[in-house]
Amino acid sequence: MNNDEFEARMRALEYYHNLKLLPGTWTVLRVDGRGFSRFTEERFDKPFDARFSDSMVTTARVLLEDFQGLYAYTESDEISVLFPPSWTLFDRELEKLVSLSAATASATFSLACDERATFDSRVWLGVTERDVVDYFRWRQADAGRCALNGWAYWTLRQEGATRAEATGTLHGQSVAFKNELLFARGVNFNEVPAWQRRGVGLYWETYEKNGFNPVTRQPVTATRRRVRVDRDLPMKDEYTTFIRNLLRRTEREEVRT
Ligand SMILES: Nc1nc2c(ncn2[C@@H]2O[C@H](COP(=O)(O)OP(=O)(O)O)[C@@H](O)[C@H]2O)c(=O)[nH]1
Ligand SMILES: [Mg+2]
Repeated sequence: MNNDEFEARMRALEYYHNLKLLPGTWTVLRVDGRGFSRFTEERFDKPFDARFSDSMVTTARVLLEDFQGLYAYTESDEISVLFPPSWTLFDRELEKLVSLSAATASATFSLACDERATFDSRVWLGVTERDVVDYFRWRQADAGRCALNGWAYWTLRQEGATRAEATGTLHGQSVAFKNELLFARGVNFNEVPAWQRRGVGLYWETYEKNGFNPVTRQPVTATRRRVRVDRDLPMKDEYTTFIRNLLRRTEREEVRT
């Protein structure tokens, strides 16, 4: 067999290499910490730890910047990064995007919190703006559910309940039950910091930067972009409006370029 044939035969067995994101779709890459229930157990405050959240936000920022995303959303041990239909990074190759987003998240988070941690990654595709809104509503609802559960569980544990007792008390119980359980113990869940209940959003904002042109010796202002970290996101229908506005803004910017 000649070398070209051999090369072609081996390359053909890189079987999934040709898989690409469908053209013209909205894309979300979602990374999730591997085995973080155990990883966080000894190392971080429960149910929420500001240092843990800061490391997740740092990781979300790097993903947003490196992959040229439009919006990043983080809650618990996951980060979703949204990309517009026109996104062409790595020629939309699935293997590249999934592996590099997981690698970027793992490396960034590990450096940020000085511990070795790994993330997996997956792709979500949306056809319409409505799909995208539903996606982020879905993840935010998950944040709310997990926060209420986490608060109720760890409040019981701190009272002395065993793992089984706390799980048993909460099993199959309603949102109202968990709210009341907390309230009776001096925790008003509605007053728990918004970043814990609603997650944290990161998006681009423009600002005017004042500078000096050494050639003309004149002061100049330039429009720059920077990432804004929003720890006080709106929720429910207001969050829908917020996401829709982000999508419209992209559309307008794409028309201009
Ligand atoms: N202690 C602590 N744990 C957290 C925090 N945020 C997320 N976690 C943990 O991360 C886990 C994430 O859930 P999941 O991805 O389903 O679990 P995994 O499969 O073990 O990674 C939760 O069960 C929490 O235990 C935090 O701020 N503090
Ligand atoms: Mg996880």
